[in-house]
Amino acid sequence: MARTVLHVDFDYFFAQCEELRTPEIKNRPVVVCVFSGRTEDSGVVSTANYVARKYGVKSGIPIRLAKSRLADAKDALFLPLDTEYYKQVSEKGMSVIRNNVDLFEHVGIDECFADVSVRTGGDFAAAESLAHRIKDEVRTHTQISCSVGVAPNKMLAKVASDFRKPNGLTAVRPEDAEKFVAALDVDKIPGIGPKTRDRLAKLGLKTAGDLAAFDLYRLVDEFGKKIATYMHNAAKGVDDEPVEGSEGEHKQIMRIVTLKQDATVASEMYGDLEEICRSVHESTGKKSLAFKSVGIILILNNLETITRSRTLKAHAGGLDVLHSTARAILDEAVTGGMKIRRLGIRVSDFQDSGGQNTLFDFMQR
Ligand code: DGT
Ligand code: CA
Ligand code: CA
Repeated sequence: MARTVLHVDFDYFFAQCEELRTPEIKNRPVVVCVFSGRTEDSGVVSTANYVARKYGVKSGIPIRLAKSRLADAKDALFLPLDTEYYKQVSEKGMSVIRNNVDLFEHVGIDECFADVSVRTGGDFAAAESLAHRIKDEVRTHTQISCSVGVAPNKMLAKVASDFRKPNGLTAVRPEDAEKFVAALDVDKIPGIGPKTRDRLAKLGLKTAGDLAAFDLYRLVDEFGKKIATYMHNAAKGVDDEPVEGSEGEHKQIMRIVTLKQDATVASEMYGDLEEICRSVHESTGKKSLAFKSVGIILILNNLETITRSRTLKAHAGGLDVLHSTARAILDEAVTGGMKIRRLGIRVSDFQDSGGQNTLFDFMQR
């Protein structure tokens, strides 16, 4: 089944963190510096806010150069790194994201990948609306803006998150993937830096489209099999790298179904709920797994996704417990005005955490 992957990247991150704790500086050029300490000005720019970027200040340039570019802007600020503080802001934001996705892969202090295929049931529009909600929630909890890419794989999601910045959201639907990449310059493909770009230029390849149309065997001769294959696939919008969730995240069992007709009250879903519980229980029972966390997923007809979960006092394995807990969560979650299109149940936090099975399976109908 098709995957849906998000890439979230916090905007001008270190500089935005500085603006967060000193909001008065927002309209001034803010340059976060890695001072080497040799002389007052030696070192490089870590990042800068968008006000400073207008003057040509960007990551990696010498502080001295940044100062000369900002010579006319009298109110420019040059601040030292405060990594501990940025980490705290990052962790807050990341935990908001983690709570809204199926699999979460932390990449760096300001970015992550997430797989949302299961909770959006392969519905791309639902993934887009989930991405909007994640942006909003990150903003509410941290005041930080981010840019998000939604796509059928990690490579495209990363390119997409970078496509419109800051505060962007770019969705690349599976059917548009090939066309979307084809138009990009080759160095927009993650992993293709200036050196590779120049080597590709010598072969007459400027855009990903050029690269995709180029003979793979000649590319292999030039770059070796591994890199050539990656580049050729990426240029066509193809990438099979899975989102590497943490151990615990894989250990969940989830079922999600589309209701025969939209439900507006919990009781209309009791029949389906029972059926899904049975199916989930069949999987846990087969593997003799006791679970401690039970959750429900509701996808509304406006594609909003609502998830609620409950932690049991002790591990349980019985269908009764599963069913009564799920029903209680459902009763609480459904409020007036909702039109529910899909219903899902998830159990996790297993006692028998040994074994190497990936228990991440699901059913659709
Ligand atoms: P963005 O995402 O384009 O709005 O801006 P940033 O600043 O978030 O850029 P990004 O995502 O490439 O990097 C995240 C953080 O990593 C950034 O806030 C500071 C740090 N960083 C990035 N590039 C460099 C660099 O060349 N040198 C140093 N020292 N730090 C860097
Ligand atoms: Ca960033
Ligand atoms: Ca980044």
